[in-house]
Amino acid sequence: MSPITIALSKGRIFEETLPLLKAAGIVPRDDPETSRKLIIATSRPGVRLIIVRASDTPTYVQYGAADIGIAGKDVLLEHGGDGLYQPLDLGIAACRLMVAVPQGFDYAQAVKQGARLRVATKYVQTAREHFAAKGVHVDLIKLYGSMELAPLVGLADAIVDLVSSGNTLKANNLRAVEQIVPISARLIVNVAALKLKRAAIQPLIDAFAAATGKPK
Ligand code: PRT
Ligand code: MG
Repeated sequence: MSPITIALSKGRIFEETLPLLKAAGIVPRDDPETSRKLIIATSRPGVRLIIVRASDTPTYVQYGAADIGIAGKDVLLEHGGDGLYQPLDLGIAACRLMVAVPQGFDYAQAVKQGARLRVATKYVQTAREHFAAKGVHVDLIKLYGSMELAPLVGLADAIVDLVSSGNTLKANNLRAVEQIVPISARLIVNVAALKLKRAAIQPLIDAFAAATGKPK
């Protein structure tokens, strides 16, 4: 059978994917948190993992450098999904993409008055579509991390970021005022690879589906 490459990011995606891989009979030979290897062999012959930045996963799969990947819906919305088949919501790494503002900021009033809001986010495409659909005028400021800091130092009025427990917002005196979309990680497959290597890929999709309790 042709070899299969699976793209994963370290951290929560890797950790929450491990049980699903195991259910598919795949056990990584190294731990990406401790090993510096970016290509990791597995217990299953012909299946290897590559370790990529979370936001790069769709790119590796889109160009066929990986056959399969696991990426957050947040990352997929920003990427656009070109060349990707998205057969499964894995239900892992769940959170919500939200608009948040400082405790004292009256978001509803600002929106009502038609104020122009400065919004800092890593999710510029998704944020642009969200505010455009609501008819809210925004200037978007692209950041690569620590979005929660932006309103505290006058860089922005609001942020668009992922929230899970809400502890990060709370610790920084921010509050969520609007949900944009619920987020979870998706299985993504290169469209051409699915056709050419279906015999190897379909059983993996089925095993992941069974492990997440999804019917075929
Ligand atoms: O870290 P790096 O810059 O390399 O990339 P990344 O931050 O995109 O990767 P990673 O591994 O942190 O996240 C991978 C994926 O996990 C994301 O694309 C999401 O789909 C998903 N996910 C689930 C989350 C969270 N929950 C989450 N809470 N990603 C990030 N967070 C952050 C959030 O940005 C905020 O800063 O955690 C903070 C909020 O958490 P709470 O619990 O305090 O609300
Ligand atoms: Mg991170």
